[in-house]
Amino acid sequence: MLKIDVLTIFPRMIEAGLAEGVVGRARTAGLLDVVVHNLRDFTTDKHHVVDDVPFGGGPGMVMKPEPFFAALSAIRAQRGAPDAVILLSPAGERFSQDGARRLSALGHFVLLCGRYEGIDERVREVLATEELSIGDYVLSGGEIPALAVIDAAARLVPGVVGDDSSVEADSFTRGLLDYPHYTRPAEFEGRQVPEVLLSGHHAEIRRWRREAALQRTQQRRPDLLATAALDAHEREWLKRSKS
Ligand code: 4GX
Repeated sequence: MLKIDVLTIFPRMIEAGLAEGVVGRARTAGLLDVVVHNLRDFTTDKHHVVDDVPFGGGPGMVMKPEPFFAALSAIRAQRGAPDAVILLSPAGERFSQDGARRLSALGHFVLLCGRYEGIDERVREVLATEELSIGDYVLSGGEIPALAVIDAAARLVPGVVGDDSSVEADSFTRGLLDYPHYTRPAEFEGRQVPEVLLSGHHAEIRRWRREAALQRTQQRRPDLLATAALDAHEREWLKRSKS
């Protein structure tokens, strides 16, 4: 079972995000062991203060190191030594499907969620084994990135997604964008579902989907084609579509 600990000053944000859907079911099914820790529980002052003014001056507040160190000691004692301690921050390495695969294969990792202008650098230096970013935009804290990382890693744990074939079909498992999906009705607002999908010709449907995924990837994310797992037919189709 994949073991994850999350350190945050907003534990309800994490709990709410983990209660629903595939991840919620994985937790109740015992496939995923997530414990969310409130950083304020590891303070020692009356008002449970987790932040302080920055040395050197400047705007905003910085998260104090002591609660993170105390929490990590408690996690090590209660839950064992983690394989990775991950700080979520815009300065981290970009999180990817490969990153999700790597984390899903670990036994135990810890996610550190910062708020304010950032975290005291000694947390990064001493506690964090790596730093991850979910993209080039500024969020108000590491909680949404932590949820993204947990969700992406959890769905790669065997049994978490009910049907293995739907993980295999996921766009980034193949390295291509997904093909278009349709359901009933066959005509909606004057727009028809492509005839081939109604035909029952499974070989032709497979071919249409493969080509639609290739076309969409070429149009929107040509960078993905460099590393996508393509067969001979797909390479040929791409060569022809360029000319
Ligand atoms: N992908 N943020 C973290 C506070 C902070 C700053 C420095 C630790 C070190 C983000 C992202 C992100 C905003 C979360 C700043 N904590 N994290 N927060 N994009 O924008 O991961």
